[in-house]
Amino acid sequence: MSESIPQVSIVVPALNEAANLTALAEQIDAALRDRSGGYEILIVDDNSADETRAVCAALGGRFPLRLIVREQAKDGLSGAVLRGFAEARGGILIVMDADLQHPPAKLPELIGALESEAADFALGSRYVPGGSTAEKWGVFRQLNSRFATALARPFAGKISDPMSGFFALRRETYERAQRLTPLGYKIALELMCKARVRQVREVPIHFAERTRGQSKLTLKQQFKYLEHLSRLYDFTFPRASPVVKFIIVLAVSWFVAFGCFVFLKGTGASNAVAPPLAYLAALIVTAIFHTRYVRAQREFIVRKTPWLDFVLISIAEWLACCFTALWVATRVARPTLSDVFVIPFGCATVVRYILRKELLQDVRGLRKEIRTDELT
Ligand SMILES: Nc1nc2c(ncn2[C@@H]2O[C@H](COP(=O)(O)OP(=O)(O)O)[C@@H](O)[C@H]2O)c(=O)[nH]1
Ligand SMILES: [Mg+2]
Repeated sequence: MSESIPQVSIVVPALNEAANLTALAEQIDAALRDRSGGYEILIVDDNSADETRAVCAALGGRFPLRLIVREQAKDGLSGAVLRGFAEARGGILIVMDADLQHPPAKLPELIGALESEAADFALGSRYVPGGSTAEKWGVFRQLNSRFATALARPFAGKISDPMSGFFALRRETYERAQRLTPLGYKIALELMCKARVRQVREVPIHFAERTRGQSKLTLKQQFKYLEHLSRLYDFTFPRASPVVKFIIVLAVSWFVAFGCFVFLKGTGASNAVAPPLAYLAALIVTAIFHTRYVRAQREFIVRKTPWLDFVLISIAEWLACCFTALWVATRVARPTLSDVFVIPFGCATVVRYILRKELLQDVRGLRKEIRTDELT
């Protein structure tokens, strides 16, 4: 193993992949050994329960391969990749899975795209001409993937496979990235967005079937993707993103509350009582979104007590709803159903908008200095 600095660092996140690592190292070596410049393989393991350590110790004697074990990491795949980058020495950084679903034979092409073309990011893609996948997905999984890709479009642009985990980038590009948050599986998307990558070259790959070990992709990870997207939107559109989120929460909460309102009217509730009761449902929906908001943005929220503020705002909204519902019920002659619902909900929403803007500032975005810092 040469002591000189390798040109290429291949970071491989691995969790219980001992059965795949030998073939992986052999195939990487076969693809790269004739290149000048040298390479290193960094296996980043999150305390696997299998023989990963023994296998890597043996492989370390045959190949320029190093094992990094994170004992108690909680930030999963993306965190493992960032840890690998922190220890990598090469000028070109590559990420690939350990399970041989990504073809090592394509490594020279990925590296070549960075070396010879203007590209600052090279992405192994299943969906460009020449690419393919061995995974047979049902209709639901396909729709899910299409939808996930569509949501990433605002920052991934026209890339056909932004969910890919097989990619290469120059060290300078990685170092340009601001505020990386290791969350979930989509580390390529995170890097492309936060490093504001412009030139992506997609290299067709065949995404092979996993023959050994098990997939770690869970439903929980898929939900994390939504939270990840929400952060990427905040980063890319610091002004518009909070406003759009406010509207989405409003729409969902009104929708649910309207269902409750219709139900309550069906049970004979009066015009003064049905709207305030239905508004409680709107508040519950909002609280669910608020939990995510506080979790994701706590460090950027100006106020130190976002939950107390939320409760105070909710009480104010609810009182506004109560009073206007009472007013409509007692003062408006022959109110229509929409008078009974829309007037109290509209007033409560105005209160919500003003107070959230003043107290939580989530309607006009994150703290100002963060916004300007992000815009530069
Ligand atoms: N270090 C580390 N690696 C992980 C973690 N989760 C998944 N991986 C690795 O990331 C790669 C892709 O995961 P995989 O389960 O194959 O995802 P799939 O191909 O989408 O089914 C594999 O090499 C996994 O071993 C994790 O929490 N920590
Ligand atoms: Mg896999």
